[in-house]
Amino acid sequence: MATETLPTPATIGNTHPTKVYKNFIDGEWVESSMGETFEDRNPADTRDVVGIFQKSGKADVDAAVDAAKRAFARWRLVPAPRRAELVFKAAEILIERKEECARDMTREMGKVLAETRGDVQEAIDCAYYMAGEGRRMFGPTVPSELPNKFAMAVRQPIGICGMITPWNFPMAIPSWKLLPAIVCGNTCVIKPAQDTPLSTFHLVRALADAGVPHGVINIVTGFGPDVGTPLAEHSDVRAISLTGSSAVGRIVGQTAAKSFKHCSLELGGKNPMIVLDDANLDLAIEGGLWGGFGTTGQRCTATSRIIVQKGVYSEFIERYVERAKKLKVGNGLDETVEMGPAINERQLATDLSYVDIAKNEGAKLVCGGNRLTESKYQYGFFMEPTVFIDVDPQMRIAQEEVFGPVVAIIPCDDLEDAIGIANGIEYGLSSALYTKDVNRAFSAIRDLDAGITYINAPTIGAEVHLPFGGTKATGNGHREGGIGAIDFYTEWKSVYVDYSDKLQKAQIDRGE
Ligand code: UN1
Repeated sequence: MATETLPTPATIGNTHPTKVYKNFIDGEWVESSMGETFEDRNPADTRDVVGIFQKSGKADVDAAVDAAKRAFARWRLVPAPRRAELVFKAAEILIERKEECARDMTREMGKVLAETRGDVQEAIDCAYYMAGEGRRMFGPTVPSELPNKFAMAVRQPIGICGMITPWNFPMAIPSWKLLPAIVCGNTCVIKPAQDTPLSTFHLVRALADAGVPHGVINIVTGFGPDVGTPLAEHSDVRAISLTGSSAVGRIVGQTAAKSFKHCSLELGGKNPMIVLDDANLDLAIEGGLWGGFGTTGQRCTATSRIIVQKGVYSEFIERYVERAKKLKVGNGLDETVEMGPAINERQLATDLSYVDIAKNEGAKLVCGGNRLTESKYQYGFFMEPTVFIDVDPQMRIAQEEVFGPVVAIIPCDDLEDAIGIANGIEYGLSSALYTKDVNRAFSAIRDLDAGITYINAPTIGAEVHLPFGGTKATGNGHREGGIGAIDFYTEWKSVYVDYSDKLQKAQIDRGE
């Protein structure tokens, strides 16, 4: 292993010299073929350059895929429990490095330290879970129709897997893809989001330090058209997994289809939280704040719509807005801060543009709506927690994913009305219901058209050993997390062993 050349997590602040990170191909750190770089800057303070990364292109993708191809020939033959042991070891390394990884993540992504610790923890959880799967990988063993014949199905790796990951969970989401992929015997090329590549480096460094061999995981940094497109198009790449917007998902899905690649798309959401008259309002308010403004609203699972029954509508709004106004916004490295910045200038502009869109549609702004301009915010992309009320379910603010701290509150008559509103969007990722009535809870579990439903908890907070993903424009039917990830990263091979010593014709030799 070329571990001595691997970067160590940077320290807090901008007093250290800015590190230049290279691509990681075949266990070596190599410069981009284009000879260009880009900066990873702190969205809370853009004077802080977290790292300098390679701006890569097709030649770099080709080199990484070649390395993954060579590595696959050996890695596929390593027994799955042995592959899994390395993933288990990486979890233990990450535990030791949790704090430094979290601090670096807050610097590059902006979310508060409590949340970046959670992001690293999610990668650790995923590693422990997937390490266990290495000793299962169950397949069916079934009786044959014919005598003296044995029938079973085994899981086999697919080959080289391409991964394109987002900036909002920069270690957890790469872990959801890389860890099941390598436990199943595949090799990988990952393109992390250009806003947050360092967290992926930390994850891969832990895996390399645990002993994952050269070429099994390769990182190529850069921008979508330069790196993501050639990766999705490459004829040797047999599976592509993307977490991103529905717009990019459509392009990647169409590209993958041309060469019959396996393709997993994890896309947008416009997640509803329903609050019925009988709900514990304290709990619902707490949940709505966490779901709406945690991660600055930048989760695919963020609670971006709150659908409130008329009996508690006024009280809910009054108390929710009072709390939202008090949320402390700032640099996530300050442990007292509750909400960090938007990831970049463009995302902030999008968030603010939805304030204008919603106002023009007639939604009522009752909290926030502005960029924060005090001097302490001047170098970051900060915005006030924003709440619109009296939102009509058909307005754009109730239909489109903003990916920022903007919550739309919609009144409803009863559960049936609420479910109609909840389902009346193009997405179907997460959903939530607050009620004390078990009958209504189970009706909603059945009727909410979403991949995830929470009862008496907000729309965020999925755990790695359950399926994660959604219906409709949220994806293409695959699930990450849980056994769904093992399903995605393996191909079935059915095996028939005939020990009768004669030709037996299936469906024909029935002994009749
Ligand atoms: C995302 O929303 O992009 O369920 C991922 C959650 C986290 C993962 C979110 N565990 O909120």
